[in-house]
Amino acid sequence: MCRICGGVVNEFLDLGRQPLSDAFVEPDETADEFYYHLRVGVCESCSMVQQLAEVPRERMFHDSYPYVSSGSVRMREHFTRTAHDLLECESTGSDPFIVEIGSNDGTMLAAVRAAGVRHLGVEPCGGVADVARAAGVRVRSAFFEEAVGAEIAAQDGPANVVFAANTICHIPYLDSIFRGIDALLAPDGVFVFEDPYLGDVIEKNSFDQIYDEHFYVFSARSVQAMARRFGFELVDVRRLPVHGGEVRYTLARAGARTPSAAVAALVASEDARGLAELSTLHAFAAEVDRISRDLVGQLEKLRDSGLRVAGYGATAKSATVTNYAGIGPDLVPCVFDTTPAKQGRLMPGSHIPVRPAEEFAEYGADRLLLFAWNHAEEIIAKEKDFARGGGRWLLYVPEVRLL
Ligand code: DWN
Ligand code: SAH
Ligand code: ZN
Repeated sequence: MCRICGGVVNEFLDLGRQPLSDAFVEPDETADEFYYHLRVGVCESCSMVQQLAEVPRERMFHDSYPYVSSGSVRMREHFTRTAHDLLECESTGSDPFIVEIGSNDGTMLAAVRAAGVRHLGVEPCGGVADVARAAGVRVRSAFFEEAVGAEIAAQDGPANVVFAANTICHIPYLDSIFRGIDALLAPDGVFVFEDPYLGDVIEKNSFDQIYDEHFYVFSARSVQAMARRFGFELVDVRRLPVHGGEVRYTLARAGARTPSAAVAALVASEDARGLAELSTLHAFAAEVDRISRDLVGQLEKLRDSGLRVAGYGATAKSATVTNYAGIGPDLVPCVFDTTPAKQGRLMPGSHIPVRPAEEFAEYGADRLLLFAWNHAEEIIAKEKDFARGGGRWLLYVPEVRLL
């Protein structure tokens, strides 16, 4: 049953037994790993793409959650720009108030704070919330939901903007989120969120955008239907190049704003390409299989030819690829990553060891599997000595290929 509208959900993709994507394990703790069956379907009524089973939120989001938004220079720039956009275009009145759901280490809100604007982050993971607090960002440690929205409104007054990046698609219980936003948002306020776009996932075969934390994959059509159901309206959309292709959705209370032409145009383009049709999604599932087999074939070839292989970027996304395709340390002996909380641990399920990025040069890789393909430009530029020395990058989005 659809988590948004109660309609019939048709399964189109079975990604098998999967661990928690951000549960990097100590080498002696692999026996305790949590697994679940990752299956994906589409709703016949509202076209929302969603998982068929839910992982309890506390298992994924806790005080040792390892992901920090500030790990990419390009993402830091993106969020500083985002803050300025929100401050310029959306914050009204003499004393505007901006709330961010899933504020993580405060990368976006730090720019709001620097502008001297009232703000609050809502973030359940204590470790990253403390990083934000140390930078002077105001954070409430909580999962945003109906009661939290009402409490913030009572304490701080109505919000002019509620923003969320890469968070709304993580939350199965969106009915409660919308009731919380309804309690919190000023009459002319906006709810702005950005998440991976189904159009890009299908076009680029980026099936690794689907893992425990990414419960939904949004499209303009499905977000429009969802907004209406909860008393809101989709009034603007903007495609973003970050994280492999996202859309920023702007929602207002129903009737408060006239939707821009971009909304109708994006919905029409989705309908024209049959984005949410089962035949399209089944074809995508076949591509997932083909690419996974291709990737394993390529890695086996590299191993058999005696080349030194490693992974780059211990992403949450890569859990889907390694566990679905069956890629372990025999094919990718280690992965390099800049995140201290991941280093010295093993990647979930695949048990590929994570090593500090500083050890990368001395390892002397011949081929690097770029798990963090969404940061390709930034990473390839930073590691230009690798290619200069004859090394080659191996990508699997949108196809398996050596650069
Ligand atoms: O939606 C989500 C996004 C925003 O972040 C969360 N559910 C979890 C997480 O997903 P991810 O881990 O797939 O995100 P990234 O941004 O693709 O992860 C990049 C990884 O690569 C991080 O572990 C940091 C690392 N990295 C690195 O080692 N060197 C990244 C860059 C840019 C680098 O230069
Ligand atoms: N916004 C950041 C972080 C994305 S990771 C960025 O784009 O880089 C997803 C974040 O959502 C995590 O920090 C997680 O703790 C948070 N999150 C998950 N469920 C939440 C909820 N119900 N309320 C607030 N934050 C939530
Ligand atoms: Zn539905």
